[in-house]
Amino acid sequence: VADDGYRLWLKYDLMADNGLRKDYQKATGFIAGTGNSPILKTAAEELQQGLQGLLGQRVPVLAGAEKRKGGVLFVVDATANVSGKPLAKDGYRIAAQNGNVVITGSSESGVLYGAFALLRQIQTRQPLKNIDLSSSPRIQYRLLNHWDNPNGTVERGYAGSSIWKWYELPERLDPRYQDYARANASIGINGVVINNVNASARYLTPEYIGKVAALASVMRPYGIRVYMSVLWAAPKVIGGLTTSDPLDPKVKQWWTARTDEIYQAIPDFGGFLVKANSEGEPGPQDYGRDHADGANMLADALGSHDGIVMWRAFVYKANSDGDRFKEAYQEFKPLDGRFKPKTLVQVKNGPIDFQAREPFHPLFGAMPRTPLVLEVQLTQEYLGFATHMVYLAPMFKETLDADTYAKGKGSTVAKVIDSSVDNHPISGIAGVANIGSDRNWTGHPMGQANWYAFGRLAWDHTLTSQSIAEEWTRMSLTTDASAVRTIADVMVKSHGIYTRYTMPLGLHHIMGQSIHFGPEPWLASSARPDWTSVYYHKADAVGLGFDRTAKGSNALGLYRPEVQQLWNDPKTCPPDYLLWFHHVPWTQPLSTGRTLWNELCTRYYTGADSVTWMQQQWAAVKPQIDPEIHADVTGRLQTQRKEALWWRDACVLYFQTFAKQPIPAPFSPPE
Ligand code: GCW
Repeated sequence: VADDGYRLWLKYDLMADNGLRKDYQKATGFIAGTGNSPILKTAAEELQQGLQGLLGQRVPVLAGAEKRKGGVLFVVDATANVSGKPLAKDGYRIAAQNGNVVITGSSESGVLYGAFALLRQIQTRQPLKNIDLSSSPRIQYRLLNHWDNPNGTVERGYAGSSIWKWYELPERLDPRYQDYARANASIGINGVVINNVNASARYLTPEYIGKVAALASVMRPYGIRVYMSVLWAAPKVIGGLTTSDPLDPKVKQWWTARTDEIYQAIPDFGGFLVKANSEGEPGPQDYGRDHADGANMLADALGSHDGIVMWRAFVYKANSDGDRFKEAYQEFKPLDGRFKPKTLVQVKNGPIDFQAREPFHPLFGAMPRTPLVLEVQLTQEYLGFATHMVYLAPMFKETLDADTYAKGKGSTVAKVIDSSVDNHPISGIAGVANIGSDRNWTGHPMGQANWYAFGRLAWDHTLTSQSIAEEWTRMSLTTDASAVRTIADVMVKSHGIYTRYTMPLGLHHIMGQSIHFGPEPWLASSARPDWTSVYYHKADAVGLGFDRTAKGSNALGLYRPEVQQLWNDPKTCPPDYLLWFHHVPWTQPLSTGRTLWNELCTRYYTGADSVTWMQQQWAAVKPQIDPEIHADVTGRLQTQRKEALWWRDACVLYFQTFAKQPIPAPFSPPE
């Protein structure tokens, strides 16, 4: 049967009948220890299903192990520790003990994560003999954010329509909901915001609360809580009030009543995500209040319920003539210390908007009294939709590993958001989902790796892009060692290649307007006044790039001195960030030995040529890959090559009208 990609990385195909399979069979003869816990029962069912597929073995679930050997035991122990160090919340240990494989979780969810980890060991063919491994999540709230609308569309979604079928809920539960929950739980995701941050008020009506409650009932046994994005103006839109002022007692009362109503229906409801006073959305500023007033009012509405408020910092004014880079910082930094407990501020990885490469957002490290959620985008709004193969883990890692120097060297973004820098009791990370109703979930089969990598990094940001790529490939595509190496290599290089043929050297925001697809660098003076400064390449007769040093917008001044030092001098600024911060003369020699113009052309040309290399590598692994998936990716790579040439030619020819220089050898101008 051809593989349609539906099973994602949870592919449990029967492995070859060899010594290793026999070892696995012997070690997993039964499962015991579930008790009556729904989450532990899920863990047992998942193990049963996986072992049945991989080993062809029907594994019974026993009430107790008695004195039996050769099975898997579940233990929940909140005080469990490994070599004297306690397991963090939801952590697990898998250890060979007295002839059994014991999965100890510090919570029920911990056991579930351990069960999936055990399956992963088998899927990637690791020995179980003397197994002893443990792992704990470094970040507490690991969420997917859906930008799904009530009418079934997905904002910036390229994989079909929403998987939520609102018109069928709550009566009918599409089996896909459960498969979605399994996939998330298998990589440690423990929460989903089910709707778009450009929110409809409808979700707060009794009708929709009932529908969301039905979804929550599917997620719950997988240790996943549901959250909602809320429309700030809801009290006016559906509540019959004349205001949505957060300090108005009637408004407070309204939110408190809605929140109680939600918790009645969904006792483990996770909380609210808010986009306010951003891109035309309503917010507390409409009433002369600020973001903290808004967030704190919602935190009060949550009261003693176990929920949180995530307040987004993605804000900029439609008509500002300043540098959008600085706006979120300017609005939020002064509010540090004003946010109540249970409130987190959610910050995109970079200061502009999910561009192919951004310097880390200057708010990281700048709000020590506020827990910050890192928001990354899995859906490829600016990264080639669902036709370009771009593995995003290296991009996420670049942000996570960036040093803010907030508390001296080593204060990386990762350590800011996992709260180790400032010791907050809560921590979070969010990925804007890339999935939809397409049979294979993500449109591009390789897009699945981005969902997977997000979950793995949310769990443990110290994992490497390379190891995650290999793991995903082995679980999803092939266990052939040489093919795994080839594919992982292409994946790891793919983001660098994409940036070279689209926005090299720190160019950004030069894509097609509104749809955000393809090149449109000539859009320098668009209908949107804020974008005259934001088709941010600033090309002129002298050179290219946005001067954000003290001579320019001084956005660079928002970072710590150590960071400023790294980026402040165009001679030493890493080429990948150069045009983010400097207006560089076309004739200026760069650290690479080429002039800016020649380097720019070199990157566009070699970037586009590297897509041909990707095609060749992919062709070479054909025998090891399911034919349907192989053909699908082959076709998309052809599109990618075509569009890489489009980007290259459009940008090189456009910038040439300023640089007024020939395209350097050995590259030749487009026909
Ligand atoms: O990236 C931009 C998108 C908008 C999105 C916005 C945001 C949900 O173009 O579609 O709206 O960011 O993150 O709020």
